[in-house]
Amino acid sequence: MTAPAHPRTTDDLIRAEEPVLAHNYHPLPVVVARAEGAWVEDVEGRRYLDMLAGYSALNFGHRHPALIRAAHDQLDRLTLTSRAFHNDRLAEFAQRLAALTGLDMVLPMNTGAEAVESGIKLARKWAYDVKGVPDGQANIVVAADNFHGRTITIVSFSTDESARAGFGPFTPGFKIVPYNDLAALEEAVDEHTAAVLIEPIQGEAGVIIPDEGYLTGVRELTRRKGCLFVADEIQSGLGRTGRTLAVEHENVVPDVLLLGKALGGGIVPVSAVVARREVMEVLHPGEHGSTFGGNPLAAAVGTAVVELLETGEFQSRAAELGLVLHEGLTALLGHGVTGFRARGLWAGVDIDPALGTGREISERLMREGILVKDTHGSTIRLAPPLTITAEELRGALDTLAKVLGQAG
Ligand code: IF1
Repeated sequence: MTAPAHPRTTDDLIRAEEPVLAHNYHPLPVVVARAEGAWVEDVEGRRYLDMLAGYSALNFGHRHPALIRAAHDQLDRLTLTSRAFHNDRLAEFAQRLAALTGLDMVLPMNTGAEAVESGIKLARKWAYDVKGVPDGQANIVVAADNFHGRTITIVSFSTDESARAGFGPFTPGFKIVPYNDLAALEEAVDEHTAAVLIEPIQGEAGVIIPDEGYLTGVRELTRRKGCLFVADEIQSGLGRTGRTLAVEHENVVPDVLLLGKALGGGIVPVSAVVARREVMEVLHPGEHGSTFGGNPLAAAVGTAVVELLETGEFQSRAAELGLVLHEGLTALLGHGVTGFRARGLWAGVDIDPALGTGREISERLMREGILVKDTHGSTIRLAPPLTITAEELRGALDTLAKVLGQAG
């Protein structure tokens, strides 16, 4: 039987997915076929401004020329060796990433969840081998409303029932405290605590920015109590908030840093655990690994990403355009926006529920050529590529104002 000619219309392609693709998402009804910079184009040729940027995996826009060139060059040379052998790209990637972050050593992985899981293993092993916690008794303190990925261990410490229901039994050894609450953290960290694991800004929770001094407090508390500060910058890092890392807003350096998403330039999955030498050196040959972690294609693209960040240009753009975003959202307060949190080119915008759910607003924006993603309830997240122009950003804000005005 000849294979059916693959359909090419939005409706046909969405219909074709239904019987064969797991229903673990409810995407907006748009089928993207090509993209460049901050713009994507659907199968019918309609263009949309991408204000989600792959949940911050596309900080440098779609198909940034320097990143595509790095990928193309490496594709023509070597793509995978496994870590059973060395490859000629990994040393430079690790050196430049460590220097960019101010830490010592790199454990290259692939997805964000793998970096989080690896960070948890590293913290626990450090607790046993260095801190002297009795074997099997290490705990890790996390924040309520966290989002660190979708593995069983990670959802074991999620407070989002929809991420946990039906996936038990769960991994023990985690304590949950309210975010942005140093007193609760003081109470929870004990002599068996290996680490405090937090997002410097909580992304999926709706871009929740902690009080000034919280990150400093976490750094001081973990140092004083002899446990590790593990910062998950998989979404907040790599230029998004106007600095290389969100922790830099308080001049804080964690013991362990988790990176992902934009580290792969929107081309290949690249994640990493970056840590102080004392911590990373608890890992010995054969104790951890990954088939693709540190592969030469990932290292080549990751190095090109680090090179873009070394100039500081994208961090400055996010800071400067963040002022345009903040100003535009402030003007919408009381005009459909009930509140917002923003840092750099990242905002969680609370829409008046009377105007519709976040999903309904997202669908209205889609029809106006703007792609966003709702988080919970009536909050939408704005996280455009850091390559967006001020004019494109102002246009998106004008469209948001128009959609909110029409919804009223
Ligand atoms: C989905 C959310 C965002 C993350 C932080 C680790 C990971 C993520 C701070 C894991 C991943 C992604 C996952 C993706 C949608 C997106 C997301 F809505 F799920 F929560 F961005 F907010 N730490 N976040 O944000 O990285 O394994 O996915 O590479 O699961 O739908 P990953």
